[in-house]
Amino acid sequence: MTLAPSRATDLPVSDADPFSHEVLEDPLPMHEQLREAGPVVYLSRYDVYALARYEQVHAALVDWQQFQSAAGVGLSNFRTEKPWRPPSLLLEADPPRHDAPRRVLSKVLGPRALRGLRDAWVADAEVLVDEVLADGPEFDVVPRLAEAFPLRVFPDAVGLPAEGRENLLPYGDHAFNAFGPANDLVAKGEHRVAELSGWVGSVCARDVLAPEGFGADIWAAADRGDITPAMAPLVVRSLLTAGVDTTVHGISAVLSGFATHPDQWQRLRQDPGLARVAFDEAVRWESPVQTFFRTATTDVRIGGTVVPEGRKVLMFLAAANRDPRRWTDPDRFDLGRDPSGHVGFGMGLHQCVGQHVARLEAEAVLTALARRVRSIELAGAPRRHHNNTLRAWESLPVRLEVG
Ligand code: HEM
Ligand code: OVM
Repeated sequence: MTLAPSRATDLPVSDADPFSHEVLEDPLPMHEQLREAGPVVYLSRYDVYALARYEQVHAALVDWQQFQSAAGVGLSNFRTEKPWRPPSLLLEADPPRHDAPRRVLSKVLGPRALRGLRDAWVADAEVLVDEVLADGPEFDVVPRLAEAFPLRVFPDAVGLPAEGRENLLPYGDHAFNAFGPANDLVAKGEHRVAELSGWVGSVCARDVLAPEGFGADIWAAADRGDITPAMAPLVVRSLLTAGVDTTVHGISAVLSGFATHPDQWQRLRQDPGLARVAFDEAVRWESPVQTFFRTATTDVRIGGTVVPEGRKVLMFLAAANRDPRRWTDPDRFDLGRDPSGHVGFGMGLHQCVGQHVARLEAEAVLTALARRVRSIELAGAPRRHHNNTLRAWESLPVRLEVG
């Protein structure tokens, strides 16, 4: 990557490609270069402005007036380009339109609503962990735990029919690729978009969803007039788009953290109450959602430069979450630190509305494992899964010692 200062505007320029396979395999060196280059860096390849320091990423996330979402939170600018699907009523909306759907989902997915799920999810995790361990001490975390657990509990909690659930992960993977440029990762998903979108659309209908669950709760909000009936299917769609791949890669991340930091596993074993801190620390450390874009609604001054109105701004959540200006020893996965304030779930108005669901899933898996497993170590070379937005594992072979 070459970095050139452009003296007239005080704006460092980089030709880095954050969506290339080389960077997706290991984005950390590019993150450091962009953080060190300045508070804002121009990415010549995509004609966008990039933020990689905690201070500026945080500031952009909380400033929805100057950094809008309604023009899309991917590279594509909805002011000039047609979105690949009808925009999300939450993620791709600004106030005041964002408010009603947000209020509804905050309640449907809030801590109070989830209270009744906790015991059942921990019991489900214990059954799953027992099933996996019955096959021997070595296995691949990705299919057997990280994918298996969310798929065991989340579709039921939404109230989805059994048929077609295998579409959830491919649909989410494509949706997260679609925030990036139209590269090979997007191209490889395109042939299934019609089929996957067709299935997702069909299961958002009231009469297809179970009479109890997050889906039914969203439709009940429409009955109360909190959102219109026309909005309900798109709000359900948000759960199906954002709610599966994210937790899969989040659970992979926390287990990869433990497999590579055995002292931290001992800490969790001694104090299983640390499960939630461990998951948030993993979300900081790995940032399963690496990036989102905003669009400037006016000329915005950042550092010594001005981002012109209408231009795309790329926020590197992952780089902010390891900014040494904000975090001590940022590359360490450390249960002793306070990870709060990390931007792995975003910040401000759009901060992840499903974070309590994600934490509950992770807590269930970690609690079940901590009760049974003395040690976790890698049993082979892990392999990355490349996605334009997600930091993911394809395979994470481990060996567990029971006891
Ligand atoms: C928003 C990350 C799990 C649903 C977000 C945002 C991030 C994020 C960074 C902010 C987007 C922005 O500012 O533009 C994650 C991570 C997860 C996770 C890392 C797991 C580890 C979930 C789950 C659900 C969910 C389980 C649903 C059950 C949503 C929705 C939004 C959102 C609907 C949009 C909220 C809004 O715009 O007001 N998520 N998420 N997420 N997330 Fe999550
Ligand atoms: C949505 C949504 C929200 C967050 C992430 C996301 C594909 C989608 O509301 O559809 O990623």
